[in-house]
Amino acid sequence: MRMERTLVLIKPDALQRGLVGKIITRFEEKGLKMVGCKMMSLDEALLREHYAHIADKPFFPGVSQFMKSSPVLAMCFEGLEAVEAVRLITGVTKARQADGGTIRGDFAMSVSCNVIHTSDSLETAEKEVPRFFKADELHEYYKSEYEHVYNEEERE
Ligand code: FUP
Repeated sequence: MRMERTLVLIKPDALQRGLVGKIITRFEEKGLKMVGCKMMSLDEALLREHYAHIADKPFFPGVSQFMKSSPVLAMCFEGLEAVEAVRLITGVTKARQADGGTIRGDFAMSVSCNVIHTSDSLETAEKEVPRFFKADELHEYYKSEYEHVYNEEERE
């Protein structure tokens, strides 16, 4: 078991719908530690890199246009096996099929306006976090809550 860092983007639909606070609360209440947070306007170059795996899909131009339609909120969360934990509370891409209790399941209906992006594997997270955050934008600090979020063995 190990502490991991993962990327979360709150997408333009969530900003427009005033869901930012509620979404951040989900991650906070889960016990994840926020180590980075900033508002960003994404450009085409960054989006092409971030969405390289869908760049040749017919829906890519629409996704790109949507992701540029307003700023996004980029966040980095840390926790034990955090990549999987965050992915589980994200829900599946097509939000109207996402399980109740997940963020997409509770807040969205669309396959593209699905309120958040989250890293889908540790390998992806290790590329995505530095893509969106410079080293000095990520913070190390003591979180007293950890004593209650994890047992002693898990905290080591
Ligand atoms: P996810 O990891 O759940 O965000 O999903 P993907 O990486 O597979 O997809 C990236 C983005 O492409 C999604 F957030 C939304 C968009 N997309 C569509 O618009 N239509 C599709 O059929 C699949 C994905």
